[in-house]
Amino acid sequence: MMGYEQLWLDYTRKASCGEAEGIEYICVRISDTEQDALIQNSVKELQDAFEGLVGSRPTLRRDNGAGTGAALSGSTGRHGICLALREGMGAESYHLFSEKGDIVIEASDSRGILYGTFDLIRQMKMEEPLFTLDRTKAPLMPMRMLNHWDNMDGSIERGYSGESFFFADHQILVNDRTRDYARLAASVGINAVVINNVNVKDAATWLITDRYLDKVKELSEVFAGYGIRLYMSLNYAAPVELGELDSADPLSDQVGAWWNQKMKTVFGRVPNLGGFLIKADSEGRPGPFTYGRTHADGANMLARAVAPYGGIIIWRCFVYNCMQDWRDYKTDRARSGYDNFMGLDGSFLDNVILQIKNGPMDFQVREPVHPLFGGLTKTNQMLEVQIAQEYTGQQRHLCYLLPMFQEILQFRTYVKEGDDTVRDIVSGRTFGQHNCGMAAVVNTGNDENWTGHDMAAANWYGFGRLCFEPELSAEEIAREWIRVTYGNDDQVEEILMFLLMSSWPAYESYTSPLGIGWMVTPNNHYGPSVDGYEYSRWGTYHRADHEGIGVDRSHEGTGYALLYREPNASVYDNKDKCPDELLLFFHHIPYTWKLRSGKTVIQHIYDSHFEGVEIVDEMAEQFMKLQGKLPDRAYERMAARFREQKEHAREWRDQINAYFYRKSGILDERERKIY
Ligand code: GCV
Repeated sequence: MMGYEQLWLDYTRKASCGEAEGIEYICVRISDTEQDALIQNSVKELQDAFEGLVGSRPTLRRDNGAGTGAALSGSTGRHGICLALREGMGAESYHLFSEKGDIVIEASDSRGILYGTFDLIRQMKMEEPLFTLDRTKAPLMPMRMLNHWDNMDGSIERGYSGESFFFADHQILVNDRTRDYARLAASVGINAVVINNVNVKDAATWLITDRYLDKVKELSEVFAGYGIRLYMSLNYAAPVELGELDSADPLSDQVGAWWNQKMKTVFGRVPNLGGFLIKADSEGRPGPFTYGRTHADGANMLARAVAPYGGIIIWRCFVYNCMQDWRDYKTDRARSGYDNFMGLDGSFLDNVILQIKNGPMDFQVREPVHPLFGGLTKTNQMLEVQIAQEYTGQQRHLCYLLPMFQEILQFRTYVKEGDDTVRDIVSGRTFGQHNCGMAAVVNTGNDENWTGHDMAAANWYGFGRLCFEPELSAEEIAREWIRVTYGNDDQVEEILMFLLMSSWPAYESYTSPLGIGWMVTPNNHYGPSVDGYEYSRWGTYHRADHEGIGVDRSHEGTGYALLYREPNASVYDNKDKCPDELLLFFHHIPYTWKLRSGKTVIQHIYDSHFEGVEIVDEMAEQFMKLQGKLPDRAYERMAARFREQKEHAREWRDQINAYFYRKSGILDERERKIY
């Protein structure tokens, strides 16, 4: 197995936290801890962290009596950490405080203890005072999930950091790395993980059979020790593809009975299983459409089969017609999620969650928020984002995505008078739902640093922290990640903050302008190709001609803008009101049109592409100052990526600018070099 790093859980660098030095013991005031892997793992984590960060390993004292609080130090004058259960706190929440000279982590369940443990370690790594801590934290989103697009041959769809650490050669791997993965994920509050690609084919279809269930169980137990529920992606046509039935019709009694029996077996063998994620009737995957049935028919059939075991069915809304002709101006891929699911609102069972991508297209650097958020009112919903940077530089370019995620979460849908943001909806506040939350297509692989670009780890870390505490700003999360990963040096913090916070705007500037998206090399989606997708069947057009660019999605065009609630619909529908950054997503606009910024569209294209490259140059220059301040290997890896980003940003700039200069025939006002 390849060696790998411990990222933000690295305990090899000593932290200067004087208070921690006096802590000698861990006192567990919880009965039956022998049975509870989470408590055991919390204790071990604390011991390892103290040993590494402070230099001494606290001893374990069991005190299985009832009652809360610490109180040992009162008699001994020594300090410890006390783990205690207390009834009446919310699920998964914790209270971290000090009492009578001890630090206390109190929670009403063992997940809360684990999250409090990781918070305490975070405070130590950030060299914050410990004995004045008094914080109660409760995760806002019930479901905080990672989706892996890992295939069983070890490859990863849209993976940019090596091979899978869950699968190799069609086998499931359970080893030290799996445990460390679970620690890293749990330490930022992740409580659910889908281990395999939503495109379920070949061997992955067999994950629900004898062939793999023992190993799935073993993996699920490692996860369970860190409060993580294992989920799998499911092949909707499994009864057929496993050779047992000749139909997967969701309304057939025989098919329903097959699934009931199958789930009885699966949950019998893997009792910790959370449920399944399904991509149906999309991009060639099978689904209920084959039988003239709806997504609700398909999802509910599976939901009934898993319900006796508390299972959840997560059904994706990424469904569209991918056989479009570019001459067809009526079909609009952006509409299709809404058109397919809105009419089904209220017809899904309670253990079904619809998983909705953040935008209506596909994880572009800028998209409007998906109109199903605010559309659906009677259906459980989850937000899907992608931290695997498929369209945002593939972990070769730095692109810190938390500012984008914060914008999405803060988007007002106007579905109600108040509590109407996406964040309100997916945290369950808007409709009083408990089956909801957020999922990220994750950016990990078996690279030594897990995420290809060392700084892409900030997206993994940040995603978890965001789901747990969405009130944190993207800056606060970035600062935290820097300090827990690289220590508390001011210069390191200042420069890495600058890099992270500049990165999304920079990427947007030198790639696709004003929300249009898609000017990427077909298939691999890396690098510029302005017309790469312009004549293909995927419904991804920019519609540039010699006069203008953009897709008319107003009431005169595809009508997509009107899928939003007011006032959003009127804003997007109207060229004069539509925000600049989304203008070309919603409207076909002449190059000479004046933006709110006062610039013409064409001048904006030129300026933003030149400026984007300048920012990247500045980022690279600032980064180079960190030589000797970051671990050498990490520095070298990152330096290589910044060199590539500089060069590649120029390629983007030059291709885009040359293309639009040639189309429009309009010169750059500032007469810079355009090829
Ligand atoms: C897993 C995009 C990606 C596909 C991905 C799909 C999806 O189309 O390019 O690789 O398939 O989204 O989200 O299902």
